[in-house]
Amino acid sequence: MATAPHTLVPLPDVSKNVAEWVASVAALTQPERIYWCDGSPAEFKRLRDELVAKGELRELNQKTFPGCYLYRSDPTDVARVEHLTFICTQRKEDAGPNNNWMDPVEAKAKMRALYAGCMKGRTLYVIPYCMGPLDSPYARCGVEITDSAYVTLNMAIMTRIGVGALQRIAQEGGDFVRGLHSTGDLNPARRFIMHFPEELSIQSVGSGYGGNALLGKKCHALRIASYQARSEGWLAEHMLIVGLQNPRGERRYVAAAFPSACGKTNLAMLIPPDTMPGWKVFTVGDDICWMQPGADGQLWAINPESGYFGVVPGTNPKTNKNAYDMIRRDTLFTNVALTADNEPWWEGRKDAEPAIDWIGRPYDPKNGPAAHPNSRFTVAATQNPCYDQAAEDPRGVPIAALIFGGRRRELAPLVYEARDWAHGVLVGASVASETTAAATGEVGIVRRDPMAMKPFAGYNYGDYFAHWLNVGAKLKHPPKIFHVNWFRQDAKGGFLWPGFGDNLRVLEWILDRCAGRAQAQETAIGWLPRPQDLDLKGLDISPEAIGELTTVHSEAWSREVADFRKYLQEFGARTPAALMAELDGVAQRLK
Ligand code: OXD
Ligand code: MN
Repeated sequence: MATAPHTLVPLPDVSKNVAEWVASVAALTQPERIYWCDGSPAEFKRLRDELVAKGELRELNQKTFPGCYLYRSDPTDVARVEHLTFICTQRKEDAGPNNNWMDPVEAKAKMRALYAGCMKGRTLYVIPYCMGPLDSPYARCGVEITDSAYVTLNMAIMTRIGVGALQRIAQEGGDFVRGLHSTGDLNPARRFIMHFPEELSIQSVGSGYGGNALLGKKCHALRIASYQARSEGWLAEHMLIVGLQNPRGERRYVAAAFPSACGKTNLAMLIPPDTMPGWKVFTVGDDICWMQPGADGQLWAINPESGYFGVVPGTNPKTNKNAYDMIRRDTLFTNVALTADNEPWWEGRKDAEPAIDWIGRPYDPKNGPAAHPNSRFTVAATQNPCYDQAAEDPRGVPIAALIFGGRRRELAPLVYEARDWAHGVLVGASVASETTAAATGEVGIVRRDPMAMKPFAGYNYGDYFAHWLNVGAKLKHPPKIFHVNWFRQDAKGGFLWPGFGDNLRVLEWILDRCAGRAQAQETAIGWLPRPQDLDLKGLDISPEAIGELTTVHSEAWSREVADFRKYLQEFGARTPAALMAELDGVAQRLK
């Protein structure tokens, strides 16, 4: 039996509330054994080796990829399942039209039937975890119960698991987010991801995939936390946090929201182009950001996670050299292909050839991509060459700018700045983006994705927009708000902007705007740089392309405003009047 260090108290004795909940779950699910995670490196190694021995995890080439392993999921279980994800509030309108809703009584009955005896012959793992630095007042704790050792390994990388979290739960009086997960029989017909935000609990069954099964991540840190944040006056957002240091040594932090698989990890780990010497980039987080108004009137942010669960395809020295280097050791790969040398392979890895595809078949291009388009790496954040120690700071980091963006081949310019916080909320709310392989469903369809939180806001978007407006009103020094679009295309489908490292040019303009140093032109949709306001030194871009990227097309924008108005009307009386007034303002200025 694992014990808590220093106290020598057996783990089940640390928190009575946790122990009682574990006992009640065990009575329902009937596992063969119960294992309490202590979070030690020895435990990680043991669980990993057990999975290798069972053939569920495959050791990769240890000479070239030391400490790296491959997990192949069930081929039907490769992405988040938004259509099977529910917010179960007492009243349907509290979940809002942006969520699937189920009555909590009905949802629990359904789940109870699926959980009954589901862990027979299996181990029940108890994973106490802390989202955020253990000593941070902004961090929150939870316990995930799962019957998957693969999920346990991922949670050990992605969150701070074990004794410390359990002790914090006990010290805080035994309150914690309860997350129950079973892989069930992996049948998509019996797959549900249920959230009970009013009770701070999560129930997930039938999937082992990250966003559905690593309950600390999307389920807790976004859906449950966004609900909790609203009642406590803070923000839980789908944002990266990055520190940008200019050649004068001034470091500023920005947080940026982009929908899944739109380059958050790449932006968080950006490598400055050679033509911008002296710039340095530091990663605090790549996916989730919790922000609180500080006593100094600024917005302060922590990354609740301690690892990255990133999309593998496309990772190479050109797109993200830091990530490419980071995943060459001590990384769990899920659903990538293999080379003949037993190395992981993915589309975009240029220096080798695939031999076996992600399902385990000899590679044949007729079967589609060798690696699944949503194949993932799970890796400790500390392995990132540009990891920022500030990610461990219990106070978080002060945010100078908030950035929203989507994947839009048309319309949205390269960058624009909102007029003020309230207008910025409108800008964030109007994010739309082409869908990606991160969720099951059609890829490449433009959909509304306010604040990149469509799949993750744990309550009615109308109330969520109102909450954003309220938070801003309390800030004496609110961050400036911007919108970017790296994905604009020309008529032939070519990208107008090079992206990746060159995005720092746009970030430089953003930071200079925050410091009152950069010029801009006022337009109907906000402040845009003129081409001469951007640092384009050494960049091979045509005057036409940069002209197009910094132009607002009034007619197309008027259509966009009308479309967005229709969308906001879906939330009826819950849409804040102040947000509608902002939209009216844009419509007026476009005339
Ligand atoms: C993720 C996602 O895995 O957004 O981060 O799907
Ligand atoms: Mn994400």
